[in-house]
Formats: sequence, structure tokens, C-alpha cells
Amino acid sequence: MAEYNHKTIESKWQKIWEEQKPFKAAYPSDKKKFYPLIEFPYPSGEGLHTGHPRSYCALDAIARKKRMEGFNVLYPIGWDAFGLPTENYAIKMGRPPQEISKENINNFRRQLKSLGIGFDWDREVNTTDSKYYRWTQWIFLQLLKHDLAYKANIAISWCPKCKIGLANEEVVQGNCERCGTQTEKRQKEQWMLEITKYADRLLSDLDEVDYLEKIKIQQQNWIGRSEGASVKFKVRSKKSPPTADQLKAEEVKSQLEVFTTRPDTLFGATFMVIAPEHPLILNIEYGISNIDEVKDYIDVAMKKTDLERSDEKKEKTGIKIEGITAINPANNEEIPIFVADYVMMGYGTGAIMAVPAHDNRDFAFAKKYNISIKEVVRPDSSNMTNSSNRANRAYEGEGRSVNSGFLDCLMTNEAKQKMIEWLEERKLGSKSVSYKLRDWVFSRQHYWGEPIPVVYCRSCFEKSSKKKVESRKFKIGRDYIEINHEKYVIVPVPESDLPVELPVVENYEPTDSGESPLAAISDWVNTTCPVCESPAIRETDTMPTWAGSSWYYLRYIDPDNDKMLADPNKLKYWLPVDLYNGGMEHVTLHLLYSRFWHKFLFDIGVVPTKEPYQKRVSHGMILAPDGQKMSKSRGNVVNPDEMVEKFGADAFRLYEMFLGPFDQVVKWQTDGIRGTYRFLEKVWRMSDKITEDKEGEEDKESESQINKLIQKINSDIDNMQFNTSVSTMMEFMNFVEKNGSLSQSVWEKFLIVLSLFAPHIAEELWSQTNKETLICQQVWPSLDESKIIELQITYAIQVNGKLRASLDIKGNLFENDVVQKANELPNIIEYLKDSKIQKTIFVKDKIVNFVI
Ligand code: ANZ
Ligand code: ZN
Repeated sequence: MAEYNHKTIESKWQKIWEEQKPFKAAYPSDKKKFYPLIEFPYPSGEGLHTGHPRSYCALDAIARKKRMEGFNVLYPIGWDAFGLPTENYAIKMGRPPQEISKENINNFRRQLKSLGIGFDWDREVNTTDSKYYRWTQWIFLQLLKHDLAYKANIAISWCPKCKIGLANEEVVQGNCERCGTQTEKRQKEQWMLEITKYADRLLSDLDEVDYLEKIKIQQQNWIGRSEGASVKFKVRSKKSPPTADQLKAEEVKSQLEVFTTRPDTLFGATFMVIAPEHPLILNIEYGISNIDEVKDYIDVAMKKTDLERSDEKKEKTGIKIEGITAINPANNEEIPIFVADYVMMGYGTGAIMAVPAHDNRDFAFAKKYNISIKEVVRPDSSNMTNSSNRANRAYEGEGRSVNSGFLDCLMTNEAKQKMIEWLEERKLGSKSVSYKLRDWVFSRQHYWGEPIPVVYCRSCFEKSSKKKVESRKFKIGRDYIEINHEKYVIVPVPESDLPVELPVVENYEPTDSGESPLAAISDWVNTTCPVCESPAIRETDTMPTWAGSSWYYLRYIDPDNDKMLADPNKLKYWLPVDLYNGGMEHVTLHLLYSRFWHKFLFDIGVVPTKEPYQKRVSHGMILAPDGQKMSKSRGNVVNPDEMVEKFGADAFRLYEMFLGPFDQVVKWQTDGIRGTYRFLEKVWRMSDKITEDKEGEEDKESESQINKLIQKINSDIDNMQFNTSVSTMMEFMNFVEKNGSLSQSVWEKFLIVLSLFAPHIAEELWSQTNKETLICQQVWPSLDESKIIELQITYAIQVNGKLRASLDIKGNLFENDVVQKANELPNIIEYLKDSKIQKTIFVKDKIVNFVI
């Protein structure tokens, strides 16, 4: 037989798969479905890196096995191709992003095909294709229609050098991701999606899915639900408002509302703190005697990032607002109000009641500004802390209320409850829930994204304002916006006019004003209003890359549908995704965004399930041989093309799986792939030694070995432990080598097992057994446990080298298991009774020697 030649074998089978399409998902089908999903790649200019195939090969092994087990499998691939790197590269090269993206996709496709991954290539999706983003825009329109999309003026990070608004993910440690310049905060009109309306369901429905625990925890933390109370404090000003008729409005405005998780500590609130962005300052400016100082403080604070502001280790800064005070509703004490940047506008109400005795941040602040500290919770008597301890930090735990009037002696939980009732009776506050989750900032001032399908019409405003303004239903940001002090109605582009295509432009540079480059294309911007046919202008912001990736798994189900997002019957058959694998870096934003869209689509009757993904798992990253993250700048990138060229796709794929436990971070080692290559050579040579099955005769030992292998692979695939699958196949080959020959039927089973991980060589050797069929279309071999022979071994158990007992046990066990059993033998217990074991010598299947 000729030498193992991976090149001819692999290109031969890739061509056959391309023609015969054995990985094509069927519809309709009587079979049970299985829908595994990998996070579709961003086709970067660098091409595939070794990290991508880890996930793809793993799910391919699972998909192949499921197909052999009779499932109708949908294992799709596509391209998440909008995004900044392509746009930046386009600007640098002066070439259209469309062209660059196409080249990158072609390269990714070539690379994936060269690995022989069994994707259903007929279902490829591409987020930048207008046939695809037409439906992304359509989903946006539905969100708009259901009042879940709105425009708001919010603070965004701004790069003064690029003159562009940056999304959070484009800011790296406060600096612009593109040029490294320190970013600033700027107010800008942005489209927002009201994901917070779904916060409760996004949290509680986690009970219905089967995500890894660490993924669930990250989702829970990101949503960050806190139960507590909102409490209203009156604000008193020494000066009265400038004019009398403002008085009434001022009364309402000068209520300071806080969110607290500890309403039981209200009697201990000795000051208040508001965030620098808090509207109270503007509302009551006339009453603030040190307004210049306050404004200076705010200016400095606004330049800081949220991270800097909330850093527990940094010294708290703030400034007292002179001229106004607040009234603690519990005891009517007059307390000072500060502005400090450790309070965030984005959480709760942007204002807090500070309880320095029981909150460490408030404690540090009170010490610094010499504010009184009043103890109102005492740890239960059993574990009294001494007061000296309390002098340098707050007691944040629970206990009994003290110095708290009607709450005194109550335990924290009862006290919280009682205080909430007390507040509710007096209309001073109520039970309240806060979430860390923020609404989703949905617009980008970039070119390479989906245009937001909205136009702005002035004449529509003039007409509708006459009707609606009185009824107060006409809301800024929801129904109309202001541009240069003119009011415009927000008019959705009619669904029948979708897609709003991205126009081809000359220049992809952002404009000086920080608008998207689209704003400079006046014949695109100027359009007619679909409602009144007057001149109108288009929205020039585009969507974030998170948009297209929030629903791609739906489009795979029906990729060519031009009537709707996807056929409901097909959705019903294929949903939910059975197994979704991706990186840990996507278990917060992407996972939440897509769950949110899915739930919304469920609510409007587009999808039949509440959740998109039944199971979410995650793989560990692959590091460079030097233990660092692979990166071009470090020059330590392992190029999959080179590996495939040298060792072949099969050896590469085997090594990707063999590297280490799937969920753990592992290091690439090129020596390792040599090992899997040698293993394949061994398999190749073995094919010469296969003997025909003889009637009525069976090699008990090889039957036992192959059933053991099948048993192991079955459980490994279920538990996603691919590395031990590969090592068990290697052990099997060692056995076969020793045995010298193998019967045809056992060999065939082995090839089927091997085909999950090294499909090309498996097809080739299968075809050499005179089969006309493809191995990937075989039936998974059934396990016959009765054929597994458990080798019985007798261990000699020694103490200091002298035989003291013997142990009958299964062969091939791990050291720990054997040593533990040996330790439990009565004789050995006796010998070891009063001594300490210095060392244990273990000889597999032979000896355990305790040295004392
Ligand atoms: C009074 C109090 C007393 C508080 C006490 C804590 C302990 P979590 O658990 O994260 O929800 N807080 C409220 N809004 C804030 C904001 N915008 N920026 C910074 N801090 C804010 O935390 C809720 C607690 O964080 C709230 O309860 C409030 O301080 C503070 F012994 O109110 B607490
Ligand atoms: Zn109009």
C-alpha cells in the first residue's frame, strides 16, 4: 500500500462531499432534528486562526455522530461581516468595504472547506447582504412599532482625534481603539432599544435553559437585579425660586428620589449624594450658592470613565452643594447634599441616601468630609463586633435595628418590610426593583453597518402636532425629534420599501461633525416622506454589529425566503437551537441581545419558542506556543493553512481536539500535531493487516476493545471531552498494533469512530473496504457492553517492599483508585496504623508499595 498522503486524500473527499452534499439538512423530514450552532465568524483580513476550528471541529464531531444516530442535522455557517476592522481597512486602502469583505469571506470559506468541516454550505448567510439585512431592518421596524426603540440624548465616548462617537466596545481602557487617543464624553442623539423591559424575563427564563452554570451566572450578574425601595426626600432651598409661578413646578422637581437596597437604614442617612449628571442641579441652580465650584467639579467628573468613577480603591471625591439641604423623611432631620462621581446616573435614580455607618463608600466619604456617622444596625448579640472595629469601617451586614424609632429591635428583613409599609402609607416611597442592565445603545456613526430604516419629516410634524400635542401622547424621541431646533416626525420606512440599501460612496472617512459618512451623501439623505410625500431626510446612523448576529440562527432555517424572515413551519421544526457553543467573551452582550430579540419575536408571533438556545456551552481559548494570546503584533500566530499544508486537515483536527479539555485554555504545540500525524500514519498502515471475518469465530479481545472504545466515545461526546476520545482511539491502535491484525467488522467500526474526528482518512479507508457508500452516512455502531471483558488483576501490596496483602481488582485503573482500595485492606490498615506514609510507589497492574 502507498504511503499516507494527506493531500490527495483530503482534496479527493472534499470534492466528493461538495458534489454529493451529505451534510445537507433536509426539510421536510420525518426524522428528529438536531440543530448545533457555532458562533459565526467575523471574516477578518487575517483569515482563520487556530481558535476558530476548536469550536467548529468539536461540534462537527457531535453533528456527524448525531447524523449516524438517525437525526436530521442542521449544522450551518455564515458571516458576521459588518464592523469596524473592515471599515478601517477600507479607509486605509481607499477601497470599498464591500470588496474587502467579499475577499475575506472567500478566504474564510476556502479555509473552512480545506478542513472538511461538515457544514451545510447551501445555507450560508452573510449579514452584509441586503437580502439578509432587509430582515434585520424589518425586526428594527417591529421594535419601533412596539415602542421598544427610541431616540435619546446620551453620553457617549468621543474620540477627539478621529472625530467620531465610539461604542463601549470600541473604547479600550478609556482610549480610542483605532488611534489610542484618550476619549471624552459627549452628548449625542442615539437610537436605543429598550431591553430593560425584558430584564425580568431574561432573568427568570434562565431556569428553562440548560446553560453552563458559569454562563448563567454571568447573565444574572449582567442583568443585576436588586430589590429595595425608592424613597423621596424633600429638598429645601434657602432662596425661593425666581418667580412665583415656578413655585409649584419647583416643588415637584425638588423631590430627590433615591433607590436603596437597605430601606431599614433610613434613620442612619446623614447626607445625600447625587451623580454629576443629575438634573436637580439645573432645576435648582438659583438656590445653589457655590454653583461655579459645583460646575467645575462636574466638568472634571464627566471626563472620567464609569470604570474610574466606580473604582473602589480610588479615593472618593465630591463637593458639598451649598444653599440647599434635604429632609430625611424618617426623622425630619436636615441633611447636606453632595455631588460625587461615585454615584452613577445610569443606576437606580442617580441619587443615593448615604448611610456611612453601613456602607463603606459612604463611610470613606463621611470621614473625608467630616459628616456624622450614625449606627442604626447592630450585629445580632451572638457575634457582637466591638466598637473600635466599627470606627474604621462600616458594618454592612444584617442585624437588629437600633436608633431607628419604630424599627428598633427588628431584624433587618422585618425592618426593611416595615419601613417600606411606613413609606407607602405616607406616599414617601415604595417597594422598588433596580437592574444593572441598561438599554441597548443601538446606533453607530459608521458606514459599514445596516442603515436604520427611518426618515424624518417636518411637514408631518406640523400636521400631527396640531392634533396630538394637547393629548400629550406625542413624545420626544419616540414620535419626534429635534434637529437644529426644528421638530421632525420619526417616520418608519414602509416594510415594502425594505431593504434600505447602503449606498456606495466615494469616501468612508467619518465626517468632521462626527456623523456617519452617509450624512455627506445628500442625494441619499434627501428623500420623500412615505406618509405625506413632502421632502424628508434619512437617518444616517447605522446599526451595531450586534444587530445582524442577534437573529442569524433564525435565517439559517430558511436562508432564501424573500417573503418573510423565515417560514413559521420551518421555525417550528428546527427551533430551538439544541446546542450553542461559543466563547466566554460573548456570554453577556451577544447572548442577552439575541435572547431579547428572540423573546420579542416570540411576543409578536414570529418564532414559536421563548428561548433561542436550549443549551449554551463554551470552549477555552488556544494560546500561542509561548503561552501568550496569539496576535500579529507578537508574531506568535500559528497559521492553520500552514498546518493543513504540512500535516493535513485530519491531523490538524485531531490535534485541535487532543490539545486539552475542551472548556479550558490550552497552548498550541507544533510537536503535538506531529503526534496526531504519526497516529494517522499508523492507522493507514494498519489497513494492510485487516483480515476477513470468519464465520462463527470472533476475536474476543478486539470485540472487547472496540466496545470499550464506543462506550468511551459515547460518553465523551455527551460530555464534550474530546481530548480523551482521541487518546482512547490512540490506545485502541496500540492494542491493534500489538495484536498484529484486526477483523474486518471491528475495523469498520473503528473507522466510523475515527470519522468523527478525522473524516478524510476515514472515508478513504472505508472506500478501500469495497464500499460504495460514504462513511459519514453510516449508522453509528451500537454498543454491546456484554462483550467488554474487564481484565482482573492481582496487585501485590507491599509495606517497605515486603508483601503484606494482595488486592484483586479491575485492570487499567488509575493510581488514586487502586491506592485508596489498598489502603482500606485490613492487613494494610494494621501495618500502617502508627506510621506516616513517606512515599507510595505504584506500578500499574502490578504493585503498590507504601514506604513508611
Ligand atoms: C442606602 C444604603 C445603606 C445602601 C446601606 C447600601 C447599604 P446594588 O446592590 O448594587 O443594587 N446606590 C443606589 N444607586 C446608586 C447609584 N446610582 N450609584 C452608586 N450607588 C448607588 O446597590 C444598591 C445600593 O447602592 C443602594 O442602597 C445605594 O446605597 C447604592 F447600609 O442605599 B444603598
Ligand atoms: Zn411626512
